[in-house]
Order: sequence, then structure tokens, then C-alpha cells
Amino acid sequence: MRLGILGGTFDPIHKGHILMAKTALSGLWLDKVVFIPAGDPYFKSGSQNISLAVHRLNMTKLAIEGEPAFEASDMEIAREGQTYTSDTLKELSEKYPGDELFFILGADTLVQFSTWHEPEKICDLASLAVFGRRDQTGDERLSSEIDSLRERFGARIHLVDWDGFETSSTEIRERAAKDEAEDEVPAAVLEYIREIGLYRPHPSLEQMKARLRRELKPSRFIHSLGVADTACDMACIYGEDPDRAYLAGLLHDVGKPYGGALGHAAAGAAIAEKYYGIEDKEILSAIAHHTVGSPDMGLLEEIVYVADMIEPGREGIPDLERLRELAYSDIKKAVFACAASTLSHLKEKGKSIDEATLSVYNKYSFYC
Ligand code: DGI
Ligand code: FE
Ligand code: FE
Repeated sequence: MRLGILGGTFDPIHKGHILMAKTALSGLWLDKVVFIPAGDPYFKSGSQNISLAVHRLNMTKLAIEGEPAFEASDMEIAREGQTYTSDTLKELSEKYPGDELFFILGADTLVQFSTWHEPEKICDLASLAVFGRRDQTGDERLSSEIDSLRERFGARIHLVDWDGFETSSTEIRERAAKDEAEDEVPAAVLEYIREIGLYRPHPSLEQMKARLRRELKPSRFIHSLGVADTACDMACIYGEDPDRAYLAGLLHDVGKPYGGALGHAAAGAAIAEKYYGIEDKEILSAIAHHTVGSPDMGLLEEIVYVADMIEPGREGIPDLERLRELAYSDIKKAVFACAASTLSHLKEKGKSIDEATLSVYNKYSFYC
């Protein structure tokens, strides 16, 4: 089989990418093209404003739906740490032994090729399918680059005549945010962008929910809705703003896929700020402190800390009914009871106890 490989951030995938893959398919007699969205740069090196990988992968899948020769792969997204093309090609050559690999890249990127990680390994594993304009392919700089790559790395290079795609990704994002990119973006992708409010600095509540539903596991998403409702009800009782409490509850576990048992709280605050456009410092702080708490929590933080433990979907916590009663009658006692419950759970499991959890327990014991 002759297999094309098209990598990219795909933020978003657009009609230019699809056309490029189709051109490779017919021009190089390929059997299949694999689209490989790059991993999350936010959690890896650099901190450019690139959408979360889960959405870039979902959009890629939507864009190639119904195209039997196209496939989307999460191999770079799933990989830990820095991702290198040479690793991707190695993985593909193991997955498709005996197949011929064609790595697709633009003529403009070829000039930097020799600075990539392990260029000789890349050339060993795959042919390079270089996309460029005819006049550009006649360009002296490009042909000398090609000669040099052939000489230095034994590169096998195919030139594909390609007019390029005029619109820049920045422009496409701006147009897509306003739902105006039907010329550039496949309809299903545009619909996805609209539904989750991607590229909007301030998505609506409905869009945030749609986004969260795709970022979290179903049970975690349902738990988040439960915490949002519970925090909202508690806010009404204690005179806190119910909308802010709802939002803090909804987003409290948004970092769960990234941060681990304790780290997900801080990761969540960073994601809520960067990707959900949350500017309210108290909401961000409620998210950041929801797991271990803090000795000087404000009301909103206390509400989310408690709501997380008592929401209707929670089960298996001893004395849950008493905790629920306290949550709606005395917030300070409820915080203390939640800290006490966490402490005895951790002791029972022989796990280490975070300093913050202990200090919450000590401070709130004064209220009891
Ligand atoms: O994210 P949730 O599951 O909804 O709940 P959470 O944010 O309260 O996280 C629960 C996890 O955090 C659970 O695995 C216990 C752990 N945890 C909470 N306090 C401490 C703790 N783990 C350690 N090691 N020390 C703590 O003080
Ligand atoms: Fe949590
Ligand atoms: Fe939670």
C-alpha cells in the first residue's frame, strides 16, 4: 500500500488540507492518506494559542467523514512529551509493515527540513511529497535544497504541483468564529465550531457545556453538571451569585484529563481562563482550590469545595446524608465535615495528606 501522511495543527482543518490530500492521492497514486493532528502544545513546549487537541481531532474526523481513503489518527496527540515526525513515521512503519510512506509537506517548509529532529531517519522511513507552485519548484533555492537533501540524507523527493490555499489559518479562525467561513471550512466542521463556540473569546454557557461534554468522559461531564446545579442552589441559600457558582461548578473539573488527582485543579483554572475566557478571579480561584481547599477560602470557593463532594451523583462517601444536610444549612460546618471526610478516607487508603487539606481541617474546626 502507498500511504500518505499529512500532519498539521489543523486549527481548524480546512478545505485546503482536504484538497492537498486529494491531490496527493491522485498525483502520487496513494491508497490512503492519514491525517495526524499535532499534540497539545499548551501542555508541551511553547504556549501558542492553539485549540485543545480533542477539538482539533474531532474537527479532523468530521472533515474526512465519508472519504474512504482518508483516516484520522490521534497518535501524536496520545504521545507523551515532545512529538517528532521521525517517531510518527517509525510508529506508522511498524503499524503498516512493508507499505510505502509518503510524508506530505509544503515547499516552504522544505528549506528548514535539515534542522528537524533526525532528518536522515525521516528520509529513511518515507519519501517526501513536496507541494509547491510550478514557478516555485523551478526556483533555484528549492532545487538546490532538494539536491542537498538527496545527497546528505538519501532523501527520495516527489514534487507535486500545487497552487496552495490563499487564506491564512488566522483569517479562517476569525471568519469561523463569526460563522462566516463556509467557503474555507467543510460544513460539518463549521457546525462543530459554532456549536462549541471555538475561536470565540467568550463562548456562551450553552457553548461551554457543549465543549466540556467533548473534553470530559461522560460520567465526569454528568458529575460537573451536578456540581454546577448544587453550587447554584447553595449560592442562593448563602447570598452568593448563583450564575457565578454555576459556572465555577460546571468548570471545576475541566483540568481532569490533564492534571492528575491533585494537579487537575490548577490545570483546570488555567484552562478555564485560557480556553473558556473566564476572567472572574474568584471563579478561577474556586476551580484552583476545589480539591484540597485552602485555609482562607471565600464563600464561592467554599461552595464549590463542598458541592463537589455532595452533588446528587456522588456515592460511596460515608455519612453523605449528613454532609448534604450541613451543605444547605451551615457552610462552615460543611467545609469542616468535607475536610474531615477526605482526611479519614486518605488515612484509610494510606495516602499522603496535602498540607492544604490539613490546614482546612484545622481552621474550620473553630466553627464547630
Ligand atoms: O475531581 P473529583 O474526583 O470530583 O474530586 P476532587 O477534585 O476532590 O479530587 C479527588 C481526589 O483528590 C481523590 O483522589 C482524593 C484526592 N485528594 C483530595 N485531598 C487530598 C487528596 N489526595 C492526597 N494525596 N492528599 C490530599 O490532601
Ligand atoms: Fe476535581
Ligand atoms: Fe469534581
